[in-house]
Amino acid sequence: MHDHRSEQPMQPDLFHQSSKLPFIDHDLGDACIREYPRLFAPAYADELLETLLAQIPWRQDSIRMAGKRIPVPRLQCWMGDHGSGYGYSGISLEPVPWQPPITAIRQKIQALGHADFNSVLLNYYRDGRDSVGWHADDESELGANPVIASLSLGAERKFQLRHKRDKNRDRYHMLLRNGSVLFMGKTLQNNWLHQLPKETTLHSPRINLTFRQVTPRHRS
Ligand SMILES: O=C(O)CCC(=O)C(=O)O
Ligand SMILES: [Mn+2]
Repeated sequence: MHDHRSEQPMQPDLFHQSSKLPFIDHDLGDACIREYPRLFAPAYADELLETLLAQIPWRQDSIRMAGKRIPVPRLQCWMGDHGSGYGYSGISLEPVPWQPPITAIRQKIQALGHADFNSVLLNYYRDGRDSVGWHADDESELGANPVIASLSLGAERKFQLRHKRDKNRDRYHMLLRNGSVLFMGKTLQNNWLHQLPKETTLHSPRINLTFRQVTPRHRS
């Protein structure tokens, strides 16, 4: 695997007013991920993890496959503005209202990324048996070129990317550190898939927050 990291901004239009916080740009050629490895100090991130474990109304969602309901291998919660519901197999889920710690985080992340986010998907990986499989966040509600911001709290997990069409492209591997934030750039969801693989020897929890700008689908 090649190391495509660089310290230079790859998408100056997106991240034009660089803050003084240290960041790493992961250049995938046709997409870019900007990582702030320590946006939140470990002690604050640990505290936030505990607060969210206790306060968030975690739910076990399931997907429909071949007529069966299969539980997803993690707990989830949708939070956001009223009306920013997300379509899920034809169902639009109304998000739970913003909660104070998340509102403050959202403001910080919006200011850093010069982007607006009207909702957040929270994922709770109870231990290394929980995961998310290969996918791209390319649903129509997110628009053509969504920027998605992703905050990691708790256990460090592997994050893997593979190109959607070019099978010869190397996979790209990253570590999602406690208190880190990724900005997944505009073209990432169109060109790459990502996953968080199972790590069965890991016994500690992780929470991930992905901030998104959702435009509800209009139905007749
Ligand atoms: O937990 C993560 O870091 C990734 C979650 C994710 O990709 C998603 O919820 O769409
Ligand atoms: Mn995703």
